[in-house]
Amino acid sequence: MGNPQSNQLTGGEAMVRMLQLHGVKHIFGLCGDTSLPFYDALYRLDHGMDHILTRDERSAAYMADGYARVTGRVGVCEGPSGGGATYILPGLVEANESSVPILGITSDVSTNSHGRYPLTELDQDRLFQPLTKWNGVIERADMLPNMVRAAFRAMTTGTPGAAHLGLPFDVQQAPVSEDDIWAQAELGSFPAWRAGPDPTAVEAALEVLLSAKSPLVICGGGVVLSGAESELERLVAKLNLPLATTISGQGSLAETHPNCLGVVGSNGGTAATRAVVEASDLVFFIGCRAGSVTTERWRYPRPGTRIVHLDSDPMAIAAAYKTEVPVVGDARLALAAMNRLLDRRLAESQGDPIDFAGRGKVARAKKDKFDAVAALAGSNQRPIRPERLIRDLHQVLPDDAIVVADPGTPCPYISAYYEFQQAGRQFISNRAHGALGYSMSAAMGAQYGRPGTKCVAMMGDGSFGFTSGELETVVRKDLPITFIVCSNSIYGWIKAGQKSAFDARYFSVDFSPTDHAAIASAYGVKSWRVEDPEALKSTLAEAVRHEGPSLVDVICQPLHEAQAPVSEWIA
Ligand SMILES: Cc1ncc(C[n+]2csc(CCOP(=O)(O)OP(=O)(O)O)c2C)c(N)n1
Ligand SMILES: [Mg+2]
Repeated sequence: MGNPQSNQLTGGEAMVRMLQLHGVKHIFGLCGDTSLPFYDALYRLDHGMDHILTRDERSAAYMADGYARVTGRVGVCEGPSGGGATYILPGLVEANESSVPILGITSDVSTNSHGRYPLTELDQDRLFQPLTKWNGVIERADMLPNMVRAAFRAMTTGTPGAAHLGLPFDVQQAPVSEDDIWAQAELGSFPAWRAGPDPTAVEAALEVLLSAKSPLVICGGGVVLSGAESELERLVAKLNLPLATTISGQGSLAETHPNCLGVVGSNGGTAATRAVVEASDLVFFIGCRAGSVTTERWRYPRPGTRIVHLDSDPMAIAAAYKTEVPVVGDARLALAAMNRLLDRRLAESQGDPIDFAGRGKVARAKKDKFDAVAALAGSNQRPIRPERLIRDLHQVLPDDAIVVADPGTPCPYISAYYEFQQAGRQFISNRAHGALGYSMSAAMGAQYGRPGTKCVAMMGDGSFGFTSGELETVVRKDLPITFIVCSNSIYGWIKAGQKSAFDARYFSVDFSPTDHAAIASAYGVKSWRVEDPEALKSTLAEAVRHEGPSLVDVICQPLHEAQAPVSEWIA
């Protein structure tokens, strides 16, 4: 409790100061009556934070998510009670299950009105409890600083995750002692307070890895989240290991790195990449849940393959595969420890270098993969082949561009055929739930996080329908993002599932063609519609060069008729 003589802030002001002390620079959100004292504090105080008004709380949360993924800082979003809370929820769930730290603040009805049917009343505490790493409604103003600190601690330590704080109207107006306003500033970034692995586990992991004949590394999102890219590169290069990634693991190694096979699994993997998994006698999973998509429903790697698994979350280890060596800890620390051990071992043995022939295996598999789609990537057929779209986009984007992909056509095609040339976060997709309508907002958050970098969001026309209202925000904020819509007038992924598993009994998956370029133009976005493959590349180049927001509506081959790099439509 604070000193009664000390200065007092209101709860709304205290929240502003606590965010500021954790290094928050951007808040994505949407107003509501229960948020008004908080908004008034944001108006009155000098805090250096930018509030980005969105058109849907879901978008605000996705923006916070994209922002966190590219900055390594906590993303913050806010919305009002009731409907605002239920609308912000999808973004919190996605971030939480993708181990991305975002804080969702929802204002709430006054604590003294509970149970008397105040407008918008909802049990926000219970709503968010199962969906967040840390959750609480701040029932008394004097609890506020501690609860904010706890939320930041939970979000950024261990395996990162999302937090929710409910902020009732009366708490925003009640006094908080200034003495309680302090923060561990390092908890504004992740991973904070890294936890190292058991050294004996690291030693065992290295021994077992070296004992394999044909090991393969498969990286999930944990490598980039931990910033372990350079330690990983050292290990892989020294042993000449082949390395594959999940969709979220893209950026663990540059995809043009000679040891990087690219994405494996049912969404973005191909026969050529699967063959490498099949031929491996040991898989070293790093920061990876080895879920249904990565393993093609736990078939590749085959059950019985030797497994070494490194993850900050022990629950991710041995969830589906019996694991020879589990290593629990931060990926960067664990890989650094493995590298030190390996260096010592190599120095002591002075023998031949250890060589798992990864570069040769990767080169052959990649050649097979790209040879198989060369004709489609150069195809002049209409509707435009998705392979062609990826090739042309790759040719016009700068090497450091950030690409955000929605489910449907974008995610598997980019994952399979777009080769990011640098390690680190350049690709973002919402792989926890794959809800439609993520990429537009996530790209906006990414643009705030890395101003000056070209950001692109690629979405299906289904996704566009979920999110087009946010084009107003893009124009208001003049964000130079390029949006690409893969237009096919269907919920293509589901139609493809009906084709592959239900004898093409197409039911309720078609919708009307929409002129997405006209919609975007009406918002003030510079827009094009492309049907002719020969015009595609120059149009994409013009859109990417355009200084403000731009959109290209690409009339695409429907997914159920395409040769998509997808082995399972029903994951
Ligand atoms: C919110 C939400 N509802 C339903 C789904 C199920 N779903 C997965 S892919 C897909 C179709 C995507 O259609 P579109 O965005 O047009 O892309 P396309 O597959 O046609 O390229 C649907 C409905 C989902 N992922 N998210
Ligand atoms: Mg579609």
